Amino acid sequence: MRITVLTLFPGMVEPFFSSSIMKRAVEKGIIEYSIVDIRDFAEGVHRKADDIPYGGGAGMVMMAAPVAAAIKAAGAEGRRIVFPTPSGRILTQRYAEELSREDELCFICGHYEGLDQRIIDEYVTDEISIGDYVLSSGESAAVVIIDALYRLVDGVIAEESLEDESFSSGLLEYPQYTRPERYCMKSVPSVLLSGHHRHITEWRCMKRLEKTMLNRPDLLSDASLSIEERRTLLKILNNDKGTCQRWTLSEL
Ligand code: 6GU
Repeated sequence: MRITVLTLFPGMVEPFFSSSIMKRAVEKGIIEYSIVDIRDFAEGVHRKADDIPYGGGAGMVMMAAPVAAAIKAAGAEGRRIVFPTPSGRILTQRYAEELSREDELCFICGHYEGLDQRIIDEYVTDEISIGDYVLSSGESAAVVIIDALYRLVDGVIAEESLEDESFSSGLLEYPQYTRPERYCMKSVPSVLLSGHHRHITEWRCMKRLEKTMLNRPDLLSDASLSIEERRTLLKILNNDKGTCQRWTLSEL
């Protein structure tokens, strides 16, 4: 997959591509990336890339011409072009999966109050929000979106690691422990030391349900639970009515 990031602040994006798992994916040739400084396409001695908004209001708006020139120079015209913005469609695991199947993606990082609407109308295919809060820069949002999707590209991460993780079956992940067996007077749950695979699987299933019920009960109505999972959920509910008062059985 080829990822292009158009930004006024390349320094905010570059470290992501040269660290950790992304670094390895780039070295393996699975991900290719280029970071384009929009200011290189701004004109005049001051290389101005933003201006005041028509109609008045606070802040500055990114100008159309430098962004359009950067898109063309990057060869991204007509490709899937993402604009991270709080007014976009919410990023979900499913949306990330869809994006991970593209051969090429281009990201335009907005700054200041926004981007001239004519660029969005002409070039942007996906306006994506990463949640209901406002960030000061599109760069951090772009990095979040890229992180969510590139790891799903074949060969980046071992398939097994993706299987059990949060959202993969509509539920949150079970807790993990590593050595030592006792830490600060707390022991690792004994079932994990038992070597009994069926018990471990059952325990993990219960923990996923418990965690989802506690932190994200909204996910439970969408998760397609097996009969066994429904039974486990009922057991949890019966033992802990206080936590789950808001959730009636019919909602499960
Ligand atoms: Cl994509 N950008 C910015 N600036 N703020 C956000 C966002 C994106 N998603 C949520 N808040």
